[in-house]
Amino acid sequence: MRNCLLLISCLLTVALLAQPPVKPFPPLPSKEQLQWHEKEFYLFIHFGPNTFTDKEWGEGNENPSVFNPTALDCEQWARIAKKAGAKGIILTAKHHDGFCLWPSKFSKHTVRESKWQNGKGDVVKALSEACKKIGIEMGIYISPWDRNHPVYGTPGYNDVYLSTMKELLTHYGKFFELWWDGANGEGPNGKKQQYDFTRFQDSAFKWQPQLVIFSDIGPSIRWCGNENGFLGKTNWNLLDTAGFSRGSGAPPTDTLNQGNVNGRYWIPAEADVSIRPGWFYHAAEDVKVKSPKALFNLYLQSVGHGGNLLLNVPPDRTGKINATDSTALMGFRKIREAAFATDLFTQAKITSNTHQNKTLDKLTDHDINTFWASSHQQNTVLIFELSQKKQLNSVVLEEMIKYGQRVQVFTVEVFDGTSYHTVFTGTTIGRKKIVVFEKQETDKIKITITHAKAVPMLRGVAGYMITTL
Ligand code: FUL
Repeated sequence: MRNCLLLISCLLTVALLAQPPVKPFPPLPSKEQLQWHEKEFYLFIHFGPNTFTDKEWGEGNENPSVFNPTALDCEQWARIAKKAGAKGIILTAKHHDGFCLWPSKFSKHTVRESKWQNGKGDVVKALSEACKKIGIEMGIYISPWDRNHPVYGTPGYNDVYLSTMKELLTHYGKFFELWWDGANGEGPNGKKQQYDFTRFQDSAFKWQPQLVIFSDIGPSIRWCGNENGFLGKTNWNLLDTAGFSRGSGAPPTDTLNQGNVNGRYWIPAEADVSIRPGWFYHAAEDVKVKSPKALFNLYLQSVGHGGNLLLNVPPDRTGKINATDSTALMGFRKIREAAFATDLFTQAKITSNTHQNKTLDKLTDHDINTFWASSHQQNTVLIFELSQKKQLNSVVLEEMIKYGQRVQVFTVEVFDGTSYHTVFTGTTIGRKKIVVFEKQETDKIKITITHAKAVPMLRGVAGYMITTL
């Protein structure tokens, strides 16, 4: 028994010594935000009357009978999402035209009034069941702007919105994300609405505490300031929201794109972009579907800049994702897999200029729970020595963001036989930074974190030769 206790205490001491000291550097992400950061990429589905009228913004006075998909198949959406490597699907349960993809008791403009499945269908239900079956998560977009609802523009609409939100958040299982866009135009009465976002937000968290809520200013996730799918090369997960609101009162788009270096709250950016020019399906745009390469480029500029990618893939009038789009998605997955299949640093000999040399192997173990912490706040040098010369054009860096975002400036240098030369100078890292540079042939790569807000804590460093760029 005594030997046993001795062994346990020895093991504990070894484990403690193996981990560098952990001092969080706030603001910090919540548990839900951390889970969100691991998702990286998920699909957006814009679907509704606009799909059938060829519009982007329905007026709200469309006849509900226009909504009539001939072969709606939410399982096909979920299967394609999963195969593409997306971690979930966010559905436009209600877009600006006010049409509800579920039979809401609080509207007369819903699937119930359509011809689809003789008014007995429910797209939200079908998708939530499909996502559960296939094993991906689901999120929901409920447009606050409503061009159909008769009470829009009056205080009563806030109660209606809350009731519709309650229906969605209490009948279809758990959602991972609630999505609010910033558009606020006039309703059918020609009036704009004063939204009671505080009440919406508090209620949503009460019904589904595990949610992350997206909007221009969070509270959980922020808009990235453009709809082209790219985040700033400098991208802080931090944002100051005091004095700002959603929509026209949002922070400047470059602030949303880059965050605030000393921002008060952890509100990371999500890049929303469509695989086609429009958000809804238009047959004329079949020829304009983004290529796998273009999608990979978006991935580099969103996930590779430390945020998440929300990629819109709108189903066509049959109610299925069009073959053109799914082919592009599969090509995109193949490029990603090939690009990051072989980490050239896994067997590298790693050295640093710090006192923390014992746990350097944590940098290359691809374990999301382990990390390496420097003992220097400024000028941390890491050298990765390969057993032989290799060609590479990319380095992937990850911070242990659970303890805060720290790195401000870093450089990547390669050894050419005589000296090191710089191939990349970057700013923030955050959850993930995919650095791409001209192809190099080398056996030594030096990474220097020249400036940091606190001692750098890295969970991973990897090196790749990406052939499809
Ligand atoms: C915007 C909307 O106005 C667009 O129609 C689309 O839904 C996009 C994702 O958000 O605010």
